[in-house]
Amino acid sequence: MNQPKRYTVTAALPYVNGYKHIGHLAGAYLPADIYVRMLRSRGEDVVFICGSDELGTAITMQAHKENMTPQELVNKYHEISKDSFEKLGISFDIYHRTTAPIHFETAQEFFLNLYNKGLFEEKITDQYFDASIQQFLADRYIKGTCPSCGSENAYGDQCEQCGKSLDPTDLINPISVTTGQKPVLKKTKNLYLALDKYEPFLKKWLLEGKKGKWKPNTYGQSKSWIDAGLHPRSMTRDGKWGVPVPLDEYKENILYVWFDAPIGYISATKQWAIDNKKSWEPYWKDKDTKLVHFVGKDNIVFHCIIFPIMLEMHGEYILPEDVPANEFLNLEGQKMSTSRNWSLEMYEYLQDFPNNIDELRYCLIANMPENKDSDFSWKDFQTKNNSELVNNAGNFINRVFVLLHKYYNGVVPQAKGCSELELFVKNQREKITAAIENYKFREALFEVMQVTDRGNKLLTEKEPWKLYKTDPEATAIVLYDCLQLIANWTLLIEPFLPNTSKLMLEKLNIKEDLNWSQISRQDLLKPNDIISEPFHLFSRIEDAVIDNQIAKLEQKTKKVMEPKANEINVESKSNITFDDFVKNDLVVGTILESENVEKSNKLLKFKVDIGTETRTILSGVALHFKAEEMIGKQVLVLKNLAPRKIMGIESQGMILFAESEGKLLIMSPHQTAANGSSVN
Ligand code: B3M
Ligand code: ZN
Repeated sequence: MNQPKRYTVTAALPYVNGYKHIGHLAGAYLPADIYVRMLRSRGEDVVFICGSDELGTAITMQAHKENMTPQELVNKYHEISKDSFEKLGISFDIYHRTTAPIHFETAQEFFLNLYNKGLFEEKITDQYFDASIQQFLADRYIKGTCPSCGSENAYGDQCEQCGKSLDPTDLINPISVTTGQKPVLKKTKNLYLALDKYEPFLKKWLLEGKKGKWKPNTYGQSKSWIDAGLHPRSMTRDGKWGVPVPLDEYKENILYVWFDAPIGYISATKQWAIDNKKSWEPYWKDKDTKLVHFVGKDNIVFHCIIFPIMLEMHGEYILPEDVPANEFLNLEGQKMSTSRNWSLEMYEYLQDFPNNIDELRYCLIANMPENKDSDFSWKDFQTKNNSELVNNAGNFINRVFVLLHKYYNGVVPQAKGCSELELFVKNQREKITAAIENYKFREALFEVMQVTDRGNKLLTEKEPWKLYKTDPEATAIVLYDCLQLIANWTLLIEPFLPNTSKLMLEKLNIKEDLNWSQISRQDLLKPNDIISEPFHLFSRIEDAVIDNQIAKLEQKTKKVMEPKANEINVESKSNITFDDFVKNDLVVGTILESENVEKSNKLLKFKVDIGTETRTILSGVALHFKAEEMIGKQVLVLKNLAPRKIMGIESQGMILFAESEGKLLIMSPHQTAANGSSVN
């Protein structure tokens, strides 16, 4: 495409089914923000779109867990996400919601456009239905035994133990996650889009058109989907929490969340246009608009294959010019996982470091998972802060301010700009622009820091503190040059560290509205301009702060109650009758043997004397207790829990534990009891 007239930049709409962590930030939001900020500084016409993805199963499942309605859940997390993004300086033009009426209208209209063209195929399939709640069950709402590895906690779409992707009907002994009931198969009809018919389109537009242009991970993943062959995909679902299908015959159905979510970008743009008295259409329909989707690697297929097919089917829309997908960010060498509590949520960072936004941005950009998974560690965060921000940039700026106040009372001295430095900065600006345009944000940041690096070298070389005694005029030139480097750095760093840039503009007393094209000028500050008192732009982060964070993370992950060996995932507990209670055969037992289960870091295998016999019982408590410390302990045992096989070993009952502030406690009788004593 030639120089675009305008840009529509989107960042994946996060599901608001929980807190978002710094991996999400580094994956999509931060790179998009840098890109957009640079475009704005260049004076481009750009709209930056995001919002909460509030529909679908991800939401209803979590609402169920948190004992809330889906609406209550999305209200809670929408506000938290929005607030975190704002505080982290992610400069969306709008942060919208897919529960907004304008989104429902837009998605339905889009759907009807395709429907009226006859692009949907009706298919009748067998689907699991929970008769007790009169609902069809989405894949994630069904659990059962994995036909592949035997894990008893496989979901209808995937077994998390062995990773195999499944159909709900593959599960052995399926149960409904919410009610624990056995579901029945029932016929249901849904509307499918024939993605396979669009293979020729994808081959031309994507495989030929984007070759060598898109990042290898984005292109490669898209190519392997296309090579494997596409299949018709259901775009409606049986359910309630979604955009209703606008057809009488499908009154009970909703749109598939991945059908409506990308349309969320369009509805958000419409809302933004209304709020700003603009027209939304050029941002989506004019071929001179460059549409760029920033996403994480798990969203590639939806943005590179499914959404473009939808746009192509509709016919009035432009297609994405690029989908710069990032890989994942690990935390302290391990994959981030909300369920294991191994994550650093954005709001947590903001609580502990409300005044260190740019320090986090810096570290995440320097480690951005652009081409492969990368890592955030607290030690590295400290090193980057102390040696790059404090020692390189902060120190340089402080030294120049100190010298200027010492020799010139903080007034910019008379001098002419140096053409060599002008060329150097111009060259840096061009390298940085190209790197950002090619989504190489790590490289871009590195090049920005070369500017203050150059300043440090200049000081070391010229030693103005010595020079002043013999040659005040030469000293004036050195300080003048250093100040121009600082002013240029202030503009160059803005897309990356916006708060720092803003503070520097204040300290330099720059009032002029400067933009990207002015970078390189050696008269951004003029003789006689007055500069603020010396200050420290960044502060060192001490070991204790870092140690504290590492300890906190470890504490947090311990808090997660490891799934018990024989736990059923029914979370909300309603009243039971006395008759229900006495069905539990609870007895006292003594642990005779205890060992770790091979290939599991969670399971311990016990032999428990329960009076009448010795039982083998597995418990998911290995992260809380050492095997040997359990031997000899008296415990409470649920004796009549149906035996279950876990990792090939039959577990014959359940040992009870109390969870107190993340710690597991053994439930023992107050005094030693005879094994087999009943508990009621
Ligand atoms: N909500 C997936 C996610 O949060 C999904 C992105 C939608 S973008 C249209 O990872
Ligand atoms: Zn499996």
